[in-house]
Amino acid sequence: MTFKSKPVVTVQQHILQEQMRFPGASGEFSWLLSGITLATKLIQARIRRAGLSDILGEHGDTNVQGEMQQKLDVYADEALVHSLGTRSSVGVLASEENEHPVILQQHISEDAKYAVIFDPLDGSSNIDVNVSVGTTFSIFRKPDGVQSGDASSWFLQPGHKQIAAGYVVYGSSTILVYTAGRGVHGFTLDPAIGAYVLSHENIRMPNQGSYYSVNEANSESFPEAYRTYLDGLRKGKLNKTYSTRYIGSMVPDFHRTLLKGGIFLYPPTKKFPDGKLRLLYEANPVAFIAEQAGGLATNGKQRILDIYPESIHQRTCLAVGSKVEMEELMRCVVEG
Ligand code: AFP
Repeated sequence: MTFKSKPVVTVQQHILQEQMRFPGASGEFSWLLSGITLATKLIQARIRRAGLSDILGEHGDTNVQGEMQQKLDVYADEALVHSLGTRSSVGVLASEENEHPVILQQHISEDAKYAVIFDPLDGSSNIDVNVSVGTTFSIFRKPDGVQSGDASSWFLQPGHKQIAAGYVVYGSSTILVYTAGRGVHGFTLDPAIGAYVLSHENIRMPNQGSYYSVNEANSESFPEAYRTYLDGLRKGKLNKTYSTRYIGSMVPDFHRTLLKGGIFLYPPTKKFPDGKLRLLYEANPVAFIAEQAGGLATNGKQRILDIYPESIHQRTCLAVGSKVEMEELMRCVVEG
């Protein structure tokens, strides 16, 4: 590594540089994000040793979605709550693993400006077989006029109000991707120095890709418009030959879509008529990132970022990806 040829920029430096563009910024936001980077380093260290320690398998409890919690889900949740719990700017935390938001009682003060919601370990059913998983996060500012104790209302805001969002992919390397509304940047964890280093600056999603990503085992119960759409992709309607790629972990499936283009979708199915994925901590973060990178995201009826949530764990249908594939999907859905 030479400092002369390519400067090493860590995620912390990058956030501070971005912040300096805003006179009067207090540094609280970068301190908050450093809580997320710390937690995800703890989580990735556990994941990397998963087969060696007694951390694989089920924890024995079910989470709020009725899904069996894996031991690593519980560890990841605790790591995030622990790392963010000491940031005085964070008023409320919410997670896939807990039914109700965690109010950081000691921080219910004027300092507590931010609400952070996350899925600590998305795709965790893939952990036991050594397949990539991820963490997602979304950050809102406390809405005006909200009583500090009314924790849910901190999160019941449309996605276009997110002030930052991102994810970490625990794959062949560990990569953090985030946006604060001024482009999308990716940082790879350098294990030698224990820091996330800028590796993908100002990511742009290709206008069109050559992969589509969907659980095709469910296709019999997709609405007609989605079946017509997928059939069109297979038959070359968009003048491309498509391949399928589907991991069953949204974060790496989306990450590939972000870098290579194409579309990731989880349409309504018989089992999940309103879609399976969670609006606040799955769809919103990836929709914010996709739009910042030049892509689009919809629930089939409206832009994901315009949905006003009614509950924290609300599910949604999600289609996210490159402009060309998304515009064709919307055309199929409108024509029904
Ligand atoms: P788990 O966290 O329970 O593994 O669920 C993962 C997930 O929410 C999302 O990451 C995947 O894209 C989606 O579910 C996969 O769902 P299917 O197994 O129904 O395709």
